[in-house]
Amino acid sequence: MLDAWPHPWASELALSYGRLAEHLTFFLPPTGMVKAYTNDSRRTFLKVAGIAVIGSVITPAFPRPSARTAARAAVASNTGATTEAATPSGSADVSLRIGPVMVEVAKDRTISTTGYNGSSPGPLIRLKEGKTVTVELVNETDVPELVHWHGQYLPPEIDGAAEEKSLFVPPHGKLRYRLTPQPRGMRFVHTHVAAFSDLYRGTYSGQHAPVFIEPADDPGQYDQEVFLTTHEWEPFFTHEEMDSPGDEEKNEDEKHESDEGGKPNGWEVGYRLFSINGRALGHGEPIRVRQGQQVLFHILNGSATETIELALPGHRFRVVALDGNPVPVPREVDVLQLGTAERIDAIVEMNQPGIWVLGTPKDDDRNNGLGIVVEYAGSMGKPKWQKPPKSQWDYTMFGSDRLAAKPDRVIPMILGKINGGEHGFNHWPVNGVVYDPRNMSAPQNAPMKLEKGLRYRLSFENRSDDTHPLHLHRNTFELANVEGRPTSGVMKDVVLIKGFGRVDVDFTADHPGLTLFHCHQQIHMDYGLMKVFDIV
Ligand SMILES: [Cu+2]
Repeated sequence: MLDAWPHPWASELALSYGRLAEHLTFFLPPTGMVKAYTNDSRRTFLKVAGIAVIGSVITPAFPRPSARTAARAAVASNTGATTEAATPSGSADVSLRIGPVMVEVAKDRTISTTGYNGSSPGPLIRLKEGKTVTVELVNETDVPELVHWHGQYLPPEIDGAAEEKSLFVPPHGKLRYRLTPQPRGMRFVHTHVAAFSDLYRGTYSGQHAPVFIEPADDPGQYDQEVFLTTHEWEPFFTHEEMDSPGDEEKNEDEKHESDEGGKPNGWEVGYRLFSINGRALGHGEPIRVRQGQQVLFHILNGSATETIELALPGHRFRVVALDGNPVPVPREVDVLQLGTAERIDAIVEMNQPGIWVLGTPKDDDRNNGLGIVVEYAGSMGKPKWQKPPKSQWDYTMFGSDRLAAKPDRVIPMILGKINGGEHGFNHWPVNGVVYDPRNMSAPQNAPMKLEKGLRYRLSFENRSDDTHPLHLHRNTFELANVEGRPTSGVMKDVVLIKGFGRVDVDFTADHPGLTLFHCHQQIHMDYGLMKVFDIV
């Protein structure tokens, strides 16, 4: 059992459920509700108790037949609504308002983007494991939006991915449903629309917020809880290769090997400004600590594309959970690494009084904002940075030595790269197939059927030089092999595979319905690195 686990009472920075309410907009009972859907004869394990779509405007751009038929189809398929809750009205337990925000990332660097409830990141959403809540999504923008509950076991209708036929939130409309949060731990919520070449859309925008699902029991052994969400701003296209941690090990042959078809590499995304909790280093409030405290950090990489590293000079991180799930072997490290959408829970013993920079070891990125000040009570002076000891991030050090259970089936997943296609964008095929999100009914997009209850191994082989944060929706997988090192017990929903790397992950197909797999780098998923499973 984990010796330390998040507990709400200790939080100073986190919003309690009560304070969260102040940050949310509540709506009167909807008068324009389209229809309530009831079906009290079935109830799934997910206990989704009602779905209603309230769409005041549905523009021609809305990519579904209509919200009404979509909702009807959703409930008819498997959500098992109940009569008593089928017309949720009045105040929702969780209300997310998608709308324009101004984010003052640094002095004279205010970003105009789209966020949640007037900010970016949106407010922390705390939920209780297994306790069903009513969710209301309000879209104040002109475009259909998708709200994805990353890391949870929700039915496809409300998971928030077009490829799973989830419900959209119509432009200037609302979507209301009930969801039962699980599993416990650090999750998050973010937009799931495609961006393609539009760097104001999708995860390039400010639409993300941490979600914490509290376990029903389990007192934590820490004094303070701090939530940190990183993000990058002012994105631009470049042909310069954005180097990721670990790239320095690549040899020149590998660097050139992916220049497929003799074409040069296509667009990459770069950024000019970086933030933690929406503020560049030095611009926001410091994290205030006292000597001797055990501080539990919940860190979320809210980037659209970047792999980041974080260090706190003079301190070590005791990693207790990855992607919200307790690890078999908690260990201390000097430097944390997080691919896009990964989360780390780590405890730091505050035993080096002073004023420090918690930030990325990459000087350029830290100078452009990727850091936050940690201030001990009674300490004075300027924040100090020191280069951390050389450190190698390796998932398997948190895993058990025994082998993972043998899978019933192995699915080879070959990740390729086709350089410089349409408008200079690369494509990233899976097993030779480029998924086309613009035409979901295209034959090459047909879901692969998996049998409910079987244990599957996704055996990834990366034949490109790109790092991919690989994500499976609606499931938690177990790392079975990382770069030739067998392991078990490390449960995740995103795994970072290096250029030319190999990783095996296992999951049991317990959750019926459409299930999306994709790379969490926005540009990679938009340009092909997706595959849909259908668990039947
Ligand atoms: Cu990728």
